[in-house]
Amino acid sequence: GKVRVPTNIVSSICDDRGEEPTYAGVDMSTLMVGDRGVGDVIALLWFKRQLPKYATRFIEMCVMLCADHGPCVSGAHNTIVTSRAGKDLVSSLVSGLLTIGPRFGGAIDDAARYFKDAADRRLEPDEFVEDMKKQGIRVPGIGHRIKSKDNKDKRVELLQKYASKYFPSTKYLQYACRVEQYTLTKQANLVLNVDGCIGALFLDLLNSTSLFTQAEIEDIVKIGYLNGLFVLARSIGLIGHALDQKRLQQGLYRHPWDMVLYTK
Ligand code: Q5B
Repeated sequence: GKVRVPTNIVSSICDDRGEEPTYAGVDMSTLMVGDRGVGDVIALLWFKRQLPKYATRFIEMCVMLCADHGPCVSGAHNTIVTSRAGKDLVSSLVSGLLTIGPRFGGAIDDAARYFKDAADRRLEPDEFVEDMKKQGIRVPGIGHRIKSKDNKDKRVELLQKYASKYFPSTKYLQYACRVEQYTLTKQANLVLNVDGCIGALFLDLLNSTSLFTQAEIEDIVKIGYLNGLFVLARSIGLIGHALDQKRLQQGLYRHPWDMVLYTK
């Protein structure tokens, strides 16, 4: 009989061997019916299951709201400089993407990890924040360069408003807001930022759909799925910036001398 060749790759999300590809078992024809969107595709390819409408809409909101935040943020800056250096679209995009990390855009997973741990252990927000301080760790999901107590982040407000209306529970968001209440007593820019809000609300989403076991939720938080939302979203904006620079025929960027402190 036939001898099976050794398996090189194990893969479980997309099967392209049939007449049409399937995403977690759902074929393209089915996906194109009704009002399914990119949130459904993310649910299938990342979470390997169909999610209710309120959840896929929330995912789409995250993508839409994080798609861009102007030319001054780290990612856009790198992409703009790279594009102006004459590099191609992919190089300009990845140059921007590589700035996403613990300080910029990539604090969603850690925010989810720390908020979950602290809320599950029923730590009072002040205890949590002071514990983090003792360990020399900035609270992920808290703080912003331009947003503050009196200039709240509209994206955060929109996500909170949506979740309050459609999520069965917002336990983790409420915890994150209590953390914010405390950090704001220390400094006006220590607001719950967009990363922190998405991290907390994703915990609420995972817990409220009843489609994930506690072990699966632990795994999602441990592996770190959620920074992917910012990476995916911001790719849209970064591609826009790369193309914008070409369209505007911007030449090679050189930082002005007077913007540098030359020191010994
Ligand atoms: N302090 C975001 O810092 C920033 C503290 C804190 C306790 C904190 C900082 C931070 C955690 C990481 C995070 C996501 C670096 C941000 C994003 C997407 C974006 C970006 C955009 C977009 C800002 C001054 C004093 C120091 C610090 C203390 C600061 N943060 N203490 N917990 N979390 N946050 N990142 O203003 O005593 O003087 O030493 O790391 O969640 O990236 O639009 O720009 O869409 O593109 O530079 O929105 O908060 O302040 O570093 O000078 O710190 O505050 O310890 O205290 P800043 P620093 P002290 S959303």
